[in-house]
Amino acid sequence: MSAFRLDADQVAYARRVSDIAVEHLLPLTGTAEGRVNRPLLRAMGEHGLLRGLFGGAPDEPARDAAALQLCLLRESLAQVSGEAETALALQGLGSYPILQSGSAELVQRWIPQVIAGDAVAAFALSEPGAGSDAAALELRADPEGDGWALTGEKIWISNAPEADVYTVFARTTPDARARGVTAFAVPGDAPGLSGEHLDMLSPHPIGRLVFDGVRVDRAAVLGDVDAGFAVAMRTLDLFRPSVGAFAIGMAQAALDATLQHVRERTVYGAPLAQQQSVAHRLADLVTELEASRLLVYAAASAYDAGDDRDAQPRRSAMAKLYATEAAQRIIDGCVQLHGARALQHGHLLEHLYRDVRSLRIYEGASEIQRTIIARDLIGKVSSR
Ligand code: COS
Repeated sequence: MSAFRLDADQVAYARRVSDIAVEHLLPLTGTAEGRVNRPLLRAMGEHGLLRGLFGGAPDEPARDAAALQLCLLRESLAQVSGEAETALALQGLGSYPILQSGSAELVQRWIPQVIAGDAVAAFALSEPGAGSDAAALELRADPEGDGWALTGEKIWISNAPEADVYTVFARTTPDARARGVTAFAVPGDAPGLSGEHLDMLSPHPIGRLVFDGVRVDRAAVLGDVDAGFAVAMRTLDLFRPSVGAFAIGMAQAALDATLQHVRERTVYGAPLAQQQSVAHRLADLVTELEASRLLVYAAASAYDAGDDRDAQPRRSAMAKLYATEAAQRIIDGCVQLHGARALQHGHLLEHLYRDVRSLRIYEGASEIQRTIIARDLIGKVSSR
């Protein structure tokens, strides 16, 4: 694969996203206290950012994923506001299974509203007993009439319990692990569905959902019955590089602030930047950031090009693993170069330090990414 370079249009797109975020989104952030921020979502809809989640021209109906554009959006937003970034990403994660595998009716019912920022979407996979081992999920879909009744619990679901539509992964065939899971689109106001908000280290709209005999019919199925696990995995193949892009955006914001700090702060009568240990530390951090960018952009562009589909899970896993682990080290390094002020509540670094932690856990913990990479490697070796 050749070295990666963004073209002029892509650079201009990222700049435009950044300008929109500073002018129109930033003033709307910081008011929702970890709950869904609907005015922020509507503004993202009005300015065309949510439309950018999916491919095709802005005036065409959404039709497919656009992985590199998604990464540019996430990286650019993350440098301005983590809250705006997350709100956008969750709309994509929650609704992409509908666009990917839903009927024309489901796509028409939900995607235009999601893109407008009028409907809030959520991806409901994790359960109290099924996090990393997603195929162990137990939320039951019991046959009832011409459809099913959903009974069980989901946890750590971003945008829950406030979402308007959930992509829910449920067990239609007992004891069949991945081969007995079906994906459904479930409206947030479905009778029998309830939930509660969960408070996290960093404010985030996230909660627990309880399904008490929630009725779904065949029209709500995304893809085929018992084929929902692949719907989830394909969605994660698309989104994992973009989690890396979120990490890159945060790390870039931390590095920008640190560069300014080490130029301005004097120690022993000279700017901190003149200490060789400081300059070399920054050189290491920015090199890690560049390596992250290359992996993330390469994984996303391979996804868009449809190159060697079998390699995509590994590529997406590498991008997420490397970029999120690197961002944690970069932000920690930036805290160290700032000293105590970075730990004061309200400081950008204090905020980034808390915000970056969850990226190494959600959409597959680092250990799961390593498992995906290792299986691909060992599978290849053993098949020779
Ligand atoms: N695309 C399409 N299909 C896929 C796939 C992918 N990327 N990855 C796996 N599958 C299919 C497999 O082909 C297999 O299908 P068959 O049974 O027809 O052969 C099936 O799914 C099961 O795959 P596998 O045997 O690899 O499943 P495992 O249970 O061993 O492990 C991992 C799968 C670990 C990759 C999965 O559980 C995972 O990603 N866990 C993390 C979950 C996660 O990210 N949670 C966060 C929730 S979102 S915040």
